[in-house]
Amino acid sequence: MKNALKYIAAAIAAAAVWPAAAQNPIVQTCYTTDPAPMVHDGRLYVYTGHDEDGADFFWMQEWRVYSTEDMVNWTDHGSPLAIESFEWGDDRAWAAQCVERNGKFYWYVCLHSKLSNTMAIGVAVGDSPTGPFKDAIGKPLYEGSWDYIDPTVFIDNDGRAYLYWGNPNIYFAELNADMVSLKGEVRKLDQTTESFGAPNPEERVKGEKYTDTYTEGPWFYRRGDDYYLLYAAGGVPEHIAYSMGEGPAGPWRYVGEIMPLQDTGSFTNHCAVIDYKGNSYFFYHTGKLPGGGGFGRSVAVEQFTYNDDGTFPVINATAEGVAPVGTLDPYVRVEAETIAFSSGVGTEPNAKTGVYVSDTHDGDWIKVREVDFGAAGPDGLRVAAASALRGGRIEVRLDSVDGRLISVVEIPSTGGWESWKTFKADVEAGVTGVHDLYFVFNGRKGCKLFNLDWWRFYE
Ligand code: FUB
Repeated sequence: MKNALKYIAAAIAAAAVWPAAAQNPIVQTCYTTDPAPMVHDGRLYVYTGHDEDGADFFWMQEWRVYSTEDMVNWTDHGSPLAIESFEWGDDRAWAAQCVERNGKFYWYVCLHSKLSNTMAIGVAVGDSPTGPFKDAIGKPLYEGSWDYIDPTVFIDNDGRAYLYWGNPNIYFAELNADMVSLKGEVRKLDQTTESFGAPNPEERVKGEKYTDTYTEGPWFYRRGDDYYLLYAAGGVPEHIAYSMGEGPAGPWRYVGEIMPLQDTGSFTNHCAVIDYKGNSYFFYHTGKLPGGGGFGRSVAVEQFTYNDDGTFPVINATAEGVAPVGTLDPYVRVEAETIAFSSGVGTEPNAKTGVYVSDTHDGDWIKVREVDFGAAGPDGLRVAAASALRGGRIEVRLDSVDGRLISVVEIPSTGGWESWKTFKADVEAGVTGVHDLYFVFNGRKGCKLFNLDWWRFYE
C-alpha cells in the first residue's frame, strides 16, 4: 500500500477523523477483503483477500493471514498463498476459507483458471495455520463456470465435510475425508422464496420485488442443532442475509437480514461468523480505510449475541469494533507487525525475518492495545530496526499518540533496509498496569526512516 493511501491516511488521522477508539477496519497497512476466521490452539486466525491499491476491479493477486489472541491486536502473517501457488491459475484471488483436519490446514480458494477460462475452486494444504501452503492436488478441485466463486467449508460433528459456493447460483458438495476430492455429485440448489428469499436467478422477473436474493459469499456452519448459511444478498449494493436449516444439505429456510444495507463504502459485503473466548463475532468488509471503496476494501469485526431462538440480531457496521478479550505481555518479544491501529506504516515480508513494519515516516504511528506492564514496570526497551538512510527515532508513549512519553529509542543507519540491529533505551520509572502503547516515529520529513521487526520491554 503506499504513497497516495499512506498520505491520505496520515492526513485524515492527523485531522482526528478516526474516533479515538477506532478499531475497524482491523488492518490499516493494506486493503483486506472477504474475511474467513478460524480458531486454532487458542488463537483466532483470519484469512483474507487483498485488494490492490488503486484497482478498478477485483484484480487480486494473493491471500493473507492475520491472527489475534485478544481481538484487538492483530499480527500480520503476510501472504502464504498467491495466484503463483496454483500453476493452473492466473488471476482473481477471490474469497477463500481455511479449515483444520488431522493437523493439516486446507485452504479452499477461488481463482481464475487458465485451463477453462472460468473461475475455479482450488485447495491448498499446509502444516500450520500460517503455512507454508502449496496446491494440494495440482489442478482445480472444481471448475467450469464464472459462478464458481466463494467456497465455504465446514466439517460436521460426524466428521463429514461439505463445501458451498457460488454466485448467483448456490452449489453444494460433500468432500471426501482426504479433504481434497469431492464425494459424489455437485448439487445446484433450488432457490425459492421460502429458502433464500427469491426464485432461482433465471426465474426472477425484472422489476419484481422479492423478499431477498442470494448473491454470493456463503458462510456455512452449525451451532447446536441448527445449520446456518449466511450470504451477501440483494445484488449490488449487497447486504448480509441468512437462511437456517436442519441438516448440512438443508432444506433451507430464509430467515432475514443480518447486516442491512448501510454506508459501508463498498458495494460488496462478505461475512463470516465465529465464536472465540466465549463471544460471537461477525466479520465483514467495508470500503472505510482512507482511499478505499468498492475495489479497496477492508475487514472489520463486530461482537453480537444470538437471540434465544438462535436467530441473529441486526448487526451494524461501527468504527469502534470490538472490546479486548485479553492483555498483551510486553516482556516477551512482540512482532512489530502486531498492531491494534496504525497510521501511515506498511508491512513487508522477508524470507529470514518474516513480516516486519516498513515505510515509517515522520509522524506515523502504531498503537498496541491492553499492554500489561505489571506492578513493577519496565526498566528498558529493546527494538530491532534497520535503515539504509539516516534512521530516526521512536517516541514511546502511553494511551494516546501525544500521551506520556516513557522512552525514546534512537535508530541510526544500519547500512540497509534489512540489516537488522538491536537498539536499547531506558524507560521512565513508574510505568505500571495496563495501557495502550504508541510507537510514534520521528525523523527528517519526507523520507523513509527505518523498518521495525520487533520490540520487547525488560524489567
Ligand atoms: O473479493 C472478490 C469478490 O468480491 C468475492 O469473491 C466476493 O464475495 C466479493 O466480496
